[in-house]
Amino acid sequence: MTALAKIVHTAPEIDAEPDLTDGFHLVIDALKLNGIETIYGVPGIPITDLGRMAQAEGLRVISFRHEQHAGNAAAIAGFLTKKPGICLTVSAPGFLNGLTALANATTNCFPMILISGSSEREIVDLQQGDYEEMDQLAIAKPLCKAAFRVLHAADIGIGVARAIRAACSGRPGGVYLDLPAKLFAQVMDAEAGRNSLVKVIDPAPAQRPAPDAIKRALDVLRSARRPLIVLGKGAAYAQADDAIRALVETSGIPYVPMSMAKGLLPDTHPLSAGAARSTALKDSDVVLLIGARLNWLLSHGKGKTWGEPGSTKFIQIDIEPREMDSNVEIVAPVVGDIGSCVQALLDGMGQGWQQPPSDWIDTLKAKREANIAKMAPKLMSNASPMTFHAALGALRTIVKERPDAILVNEGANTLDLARGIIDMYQPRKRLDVGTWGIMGIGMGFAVAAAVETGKPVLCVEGDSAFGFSGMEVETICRYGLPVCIVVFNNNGIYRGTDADPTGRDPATTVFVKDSRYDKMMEAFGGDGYHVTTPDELTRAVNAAMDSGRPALINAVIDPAAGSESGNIGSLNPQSGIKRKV
Ligand code: ADP
Ligand code: TPW
Ligand code: MG
Repeated sequence: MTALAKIVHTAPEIDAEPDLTDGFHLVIDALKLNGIETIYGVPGIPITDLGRMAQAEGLRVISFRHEQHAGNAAAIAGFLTKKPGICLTVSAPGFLNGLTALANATTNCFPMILISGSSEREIVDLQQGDYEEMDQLAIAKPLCKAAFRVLHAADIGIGVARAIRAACSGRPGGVYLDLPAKLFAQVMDAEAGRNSLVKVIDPAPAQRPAPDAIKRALDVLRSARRPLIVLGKGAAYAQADDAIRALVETSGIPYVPMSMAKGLLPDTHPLSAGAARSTALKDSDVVLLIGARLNWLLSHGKGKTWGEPGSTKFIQIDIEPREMDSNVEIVAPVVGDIGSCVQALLDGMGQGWQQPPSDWIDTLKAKREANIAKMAPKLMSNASPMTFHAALGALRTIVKERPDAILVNEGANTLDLARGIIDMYQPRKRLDVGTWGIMGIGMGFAVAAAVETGKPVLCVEGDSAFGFSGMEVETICRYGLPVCIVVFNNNGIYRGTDADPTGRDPATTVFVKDSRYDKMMEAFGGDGYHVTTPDELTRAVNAAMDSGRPALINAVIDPAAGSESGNIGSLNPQSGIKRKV
């Protein structure tokens, strides 16, 4: 019996049915008032009824098999929609399972709210051993952008509003909202409850750049002989697609997309220098960063990826002022939201803008064409077992023919090679391991991509990567989502050929040989396929995507084809002593 019903039943002396509400309903009403339509989570004490009631009240509640995947779903829902994705977990262990996703969302600047039930404050604080006792607020705090706890039903409206504003405004990120069990049952007058709710007005206010910052940036850009634009996932998140395209085309400056910014302009655009990335970064003299941090993914703006020290000037557009000078000097910081900043640059370019010298454009074009030509034969190989390149060559054609499908991608070789080989044509269609290179985002991202956009989803997964979230194929089947998973099965992590030198156990990087991941999908009523050639792969993916049904294609890849850590093998520390492993 719900708390509300109990009150109605046990209060016969009140003539008219009292118009009451409670913590459960206030949380749901607060979310609905703020346009939240979907909750991702795992039920249990004390939030089982919250999920049930939310569903009854018209919210979509997507139940997962593990909180990390629900959290990843919420995070990518935030990236795709600019509204915070909501993840709902039970206390202590469920909360901790969700926390990885919350931290990852914060690292990637995705707006997300982890709402977790928790045990009673009095008992937790005296450490008296409550059911699933844990000081969750204290643990969450260093791992997210903001953390709040609500103790009184009358404060739920404010608590939810603060969480939404914290997640979306400025640099987006993960927010933790702690709701102790007792809160849900608290009852209050319904009208007072309604009045306590807050609709967040303008959760991510425009932040217009200062005119002198724009002038400074344009002066630097004008002085460039070899300018380059780097588009990051912040640019994809900002949904300023038309302005960004206009900036590239009006300025005539070539651009390199970071992984999740691919497709913001089609990878086939004449100004895309994606296929000439190394040359573009190394030889550019002025780089305009738009929603991309100079972190490890851009070699911190220095070293051999870039030209001689001091030869590259950086202009940076970012909403977070403290991002400026984080790794190297930013000669023209432009602080503001990307839509406003890009528009201000465009306005400032005016009529008399001089496009970059043609020798720079021609150099990049030649490099790009040479790289594409070098790659082409590898993509056509019909060898069996398949190489990564041949399998990805097949998928590349499929994505070209289905540009509105969302591509989810994780693994090592499977990730790095897919990023380079598969062209993207539309914004926010490529979702991957992001700033941390985290494995396990696959099925969570796939579920949310399908639920939030209604578009077909193609997951390209290393066999190891898939294993981190593989149980969620049941979730995909349960909700009947149009998700086609291709597992690049090379029998292991990076390769399937390692052996334990002592001969006792399997090597640390290998899995059961010739596993049939397709059977996992069949176990839950989805379609399984087993393929060994690019032609079979093409046929299977097309059949699966045409059907719109959940499908898993076990794609046999040469176990010897991969390289250690894909293309970031150099980050592996090398032992200082010479002993053969
Ligand atoms: P990538 O990994 O693609 O290089 P990063 O995650 O490193 O991208 O960088 C994204 C950047 O975008 C962050 O520094 C973040 O502050 C910024 N950002 C996110 N949204 C906006 C926005 N609307 N306006 C301006 N900057 C934004
Ligand atoms: C949460 C370390 C990086 S890549 C990878 C692991 C385990 C799997 C690579 O094998 P896969 O790809 O997926 O089969 P392929 O094509 O090269 O064979 N734990 C977490 N995140 C990371 N990044 C790791 C471990 C890792
Ligand atoms: Mg593998």
